[in-house]
Amino acid sequence: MITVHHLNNSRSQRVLWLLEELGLPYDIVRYQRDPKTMLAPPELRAVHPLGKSPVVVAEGMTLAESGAIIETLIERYGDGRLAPAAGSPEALRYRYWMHFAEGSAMPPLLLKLVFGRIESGKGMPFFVKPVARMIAGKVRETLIAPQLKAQLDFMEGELGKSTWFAGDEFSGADIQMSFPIEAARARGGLDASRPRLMAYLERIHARPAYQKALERGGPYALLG
Ligand SMILES: N[C@@H](CCC(=O)N[C@@H](CS)C(=O)NCC(=O)O)C(=O)O
Repeated sequence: MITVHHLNNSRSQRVLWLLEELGLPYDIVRYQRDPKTMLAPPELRAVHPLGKSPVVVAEGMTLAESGAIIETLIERYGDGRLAPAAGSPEALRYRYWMHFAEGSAMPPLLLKLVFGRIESGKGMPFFVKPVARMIAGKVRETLIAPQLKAQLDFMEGELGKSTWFAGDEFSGADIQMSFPIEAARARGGLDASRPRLMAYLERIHARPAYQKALERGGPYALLG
């Protein structure tokens, strides 16, 4: 049996979706974010030292890091599904997007979230607020916004080459890429001006396995 340690509104939703796509049975152990800090509760550290979601336990192995989890589950249980044939041009793209999602796409989205909070000045002493706002605004303008724009343009262009990120077949790379694209929709400026990415979101949301994973995982909303 596969156990998914699932944090609400988090990357572990991707793993539930993958398991639904593969039609595998699994158990869910649920964790709730602290409503103030949005951090995972300390109990998750009992499963993995970093206490981040997702963590999966399967066949006695404790797996962390979504890309590694997705690749491992597909290799072990995919039976040729959801990954391109080794050595094909699609396999190269599959690997690229599998790494791009967390290695390149997520960092500016996380910075946007953190600096957005600083810019809001919430919970800060009044005399610090103007300086904090000015610095955070500068970082947003000069560092975060240009990166987000460049990445969105790039992804929009890539989806002009094939239906899915690794080629014409849906794959684990699409599951991995779903999180940054959903986060970009929530807070990274993704809107109707990038029709391919918007259509892509609609396509993934319409998949029965995606819907099923939502039913199992519970309400899913990414921070705006
Ligand atoms: N790169 C890691 C990121 C893991 C991560 O940061 N997970 C977030 C949930 S989306 C988390 O656990 N946040 C709560 C916390 O940091 O306490 C992965 O893809 O698994």
